[in-house]
Amino acid sequence: MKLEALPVIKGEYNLQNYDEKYKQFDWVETEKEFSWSKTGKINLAYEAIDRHAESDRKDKAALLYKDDNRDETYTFDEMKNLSNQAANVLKNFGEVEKGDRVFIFMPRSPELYMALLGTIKTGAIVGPLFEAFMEGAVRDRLEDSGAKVLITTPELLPRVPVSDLPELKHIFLVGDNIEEKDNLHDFSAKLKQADTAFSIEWVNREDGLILHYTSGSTGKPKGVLHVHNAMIQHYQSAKWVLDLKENDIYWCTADPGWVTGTSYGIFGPWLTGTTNVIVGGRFKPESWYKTIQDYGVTVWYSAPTAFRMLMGAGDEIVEKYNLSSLRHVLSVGEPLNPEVVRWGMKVFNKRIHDNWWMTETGAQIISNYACMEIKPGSMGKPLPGIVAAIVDDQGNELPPHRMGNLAIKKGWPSMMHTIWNNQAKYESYFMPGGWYVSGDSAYMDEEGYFWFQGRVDDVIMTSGERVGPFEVESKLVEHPAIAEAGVIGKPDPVRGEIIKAFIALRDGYEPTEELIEEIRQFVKQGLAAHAAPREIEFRDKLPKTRSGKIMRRVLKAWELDLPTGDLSTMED
Ligand code: 6R9
Repeated sequence: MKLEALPVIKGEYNLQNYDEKYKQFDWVETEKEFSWSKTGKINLAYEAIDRHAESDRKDKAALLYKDDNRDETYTFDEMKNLSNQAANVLKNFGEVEKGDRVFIFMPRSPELYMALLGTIKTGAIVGPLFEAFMEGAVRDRLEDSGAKVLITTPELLPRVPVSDLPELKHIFLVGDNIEEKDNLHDFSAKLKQADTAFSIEWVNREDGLILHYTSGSTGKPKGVLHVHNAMIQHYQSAKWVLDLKENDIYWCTADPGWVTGTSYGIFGPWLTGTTNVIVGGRFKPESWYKTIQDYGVTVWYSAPTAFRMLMGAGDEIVEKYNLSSLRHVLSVGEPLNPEVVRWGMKVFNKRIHDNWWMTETGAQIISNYACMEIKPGSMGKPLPGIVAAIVDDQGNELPPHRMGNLAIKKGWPSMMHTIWNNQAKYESYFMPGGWYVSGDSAYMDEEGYFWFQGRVDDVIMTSGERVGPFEVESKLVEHPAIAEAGVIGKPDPVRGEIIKAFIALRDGYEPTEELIEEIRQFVKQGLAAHAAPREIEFRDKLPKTRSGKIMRRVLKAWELDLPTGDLSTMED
């Protein structure tokens, strides 16, 4: 797919000298920015909060929080005290010690952020869970991690199978008028009474920080462990990719149950001392635009699925709001369709900057930078300090335009430390030559931009041609009738596989034979004859993860009558 690059929009951006930096950058440069490079005392929560509270940023807003019932602002100084109080509660009543696993299972609220920072201050490992998880999903994660403490709400408590979890010693409830008994504690009341002074547990760079469970295509979800050392890359990428500067108002729409909601909803912005907007509650296009307008959001990080929903809600809504504060818009989680990039240009007059990374990589790896031309549909170029390549199944680097495994040279600062309880799984990610293999297939063009093609096991082989499902999906959503599309390879005795598309139509369109034919022609003419779906099936909704990824393995399982595997991360 050949697409014109979009020029840089005028502005003073970080990383202006990308090419030069890429040639000579060493992460040691970033380490010097942390206080531990002088004191030797390491803890991410100190660098994210206390360091600013002890500086000119003391009274700067750290957290701007809003949901249907609350509208609150917390300064760095207040966040320091409140996270200290949370740490005291956990230590005094939850017997939390360094290395213990403390899980947080609750909707977004200021208390969630205080509890998470407080946990890190005690030296324990924090495990954030999506509030929508049902009992089975909660059990799998608490059991596998051997969680000792859980912070939740009275509403969610019934989904915690306490009697199946012998290692779970204490439960803290966030809410009003909590009745305490046995090991059930009133977190909110105790937080108010707790001492605002806490002596932070200093850790080593390779000590555990956070455990994010992520689903694979088979088996139970795996616990990806990150360590404090990751802060080096959280910080540097927040500068280079998010382009954060002193006066920015930053909004990341992701929930902390997803790695984007911690690495870039918490760590990146606060390590750089940025004002961070957090919005609770459900997605509503109008209230999203209102958030940008009312807070004067300057940097906005979201996901393709959200942009597509906004696109589907219509451009008239956008015109009702003043979004002129926006300076930099970013996307992650899934391929960003060129159509969405063009829509962003039209309605916001902003380029949406795609970037690529994974739970396992801990932080951004490949990105379109504010200072650089972007090619719609491309994920961009690797961060300075990171070597990315396309390799074959033996670990040999492939030349430009050859599709293969997207791989990264081992050793970037935020690389996962292990898979909890499963060292063998961890080792299976690596290939000879020191490559971490992502499981994504992609190619690189002659200018070094990376183009996503699909998960390796999603790539379709039809009549001897390799087709990336994303290219077909992207073409499909350009059609005016199509809201969303998921594309899979369906086994076929003649062609190996044929392309099958699942399509959700926009309001006002009917699934007719004519429309099917029209869609086929549309892909044929826009992409290639062999890429046109032979089969099309209409659905009201497509199966998606909570982070918005279309679950092609579920589509495939439906199609082939196979078990769907772990569905705990699937949206309701
Ligand atoms: C941060 C995050 C990782 C997988 C990854 C890839 C897909 C993420 C993408 C993208 C195309 C992008 N993915 N960003 N695909 N373009 N810009 O999403 O982590 O939930 O672990 O998912 O998401 O398939 O391998 P995680």
